[in-house]
Amino acid sequence: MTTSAAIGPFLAFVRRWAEPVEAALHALLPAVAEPPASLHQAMHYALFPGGKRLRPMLVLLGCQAAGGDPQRALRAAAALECLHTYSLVHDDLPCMDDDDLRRGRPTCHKVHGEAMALLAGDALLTVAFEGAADAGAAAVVELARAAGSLGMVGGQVEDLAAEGDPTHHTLARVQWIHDHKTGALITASLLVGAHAAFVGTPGGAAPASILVPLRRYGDLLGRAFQIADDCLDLTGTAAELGKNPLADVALGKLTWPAMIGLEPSLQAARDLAAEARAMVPTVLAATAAARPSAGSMLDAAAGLLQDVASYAVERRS
Ligand code: GRG
Repeated sequence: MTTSAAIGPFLAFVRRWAEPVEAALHALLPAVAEPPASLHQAMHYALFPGGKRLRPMLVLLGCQAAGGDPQRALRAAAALECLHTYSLVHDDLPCMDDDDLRRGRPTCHKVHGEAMALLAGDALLTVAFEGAADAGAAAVVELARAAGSLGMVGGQVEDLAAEGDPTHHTLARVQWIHDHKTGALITASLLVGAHAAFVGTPGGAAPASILVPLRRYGDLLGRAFQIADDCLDLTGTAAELGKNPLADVALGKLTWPAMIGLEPSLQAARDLAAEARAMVPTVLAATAAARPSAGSMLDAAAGLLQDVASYAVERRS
């Protein structure tokens, strides 16, 4: 991850958990040599070496913010990364955004063919639910809703529709697309982590008192993250992004900078990040009330939730 000195605690968290996340991904996925090897090769190609691993880190952070040991959420963290990676593989297909560069390498379909990339995406999506089950039934339901027609896939549908419909470009429409195609999975990462923190407790799932403020925080984070993504498409290089810049412009995508310009968009992202940061005490007060024993772990979680909101906007990749 590209970071700045101002986001030290989150960088330290990423460093602490990077290897366990990679190990959890390898444990969740069938081995490359397992038949059908061509499919497993394509799945591994899409997943390793990977990108920023933001969503699995958010799962671990959601677990800590709900008073749990992040170790408990590692399999669910791997699940979120599998599901996210499926969306990237499918998003890059010729019938979607038709991209040839992802995570600094040729896209999955360029190397493994369209049919295999489609199937690798399907299998990554499916195995994600096996991993999410580790965080309990509520986590599985949360992930299914975030990923499906009322979440990410629905957002992708509207994103494609807006591409061919430049007469109906409004800020409300772009925000709806962002909330669904990107924000839903970012929020779900935090909530799945929160549910993991409650596995083995009498209720077996995080209470609404924690989920409601954490969802609000996640929604703001997701919005900030996607506006920053739109801006990076204009300002980043292929080396920084690991994908082709100016792809949104080439496709005529409905984005914040296309609507209101680059600087106002960056300011909107910063404002959303500030709003997310302002939610942090409410999230942690809810956890402290539900789990009085969580104690000092929550102080660290506060710093991390603050940092990741800044990171979402200040990142260069
Ligand atoms: C169901 C056929 C079919 C296709 C689905 C759902 C979908 C295609 C695409 C999802 C939409 C999508 C790709 C949104 C973009 C979200 C986003 C900002 C991705 C980039 O995330 P990063 O920057 O990437 O975290 P890395 O590579 O770092 O993990």
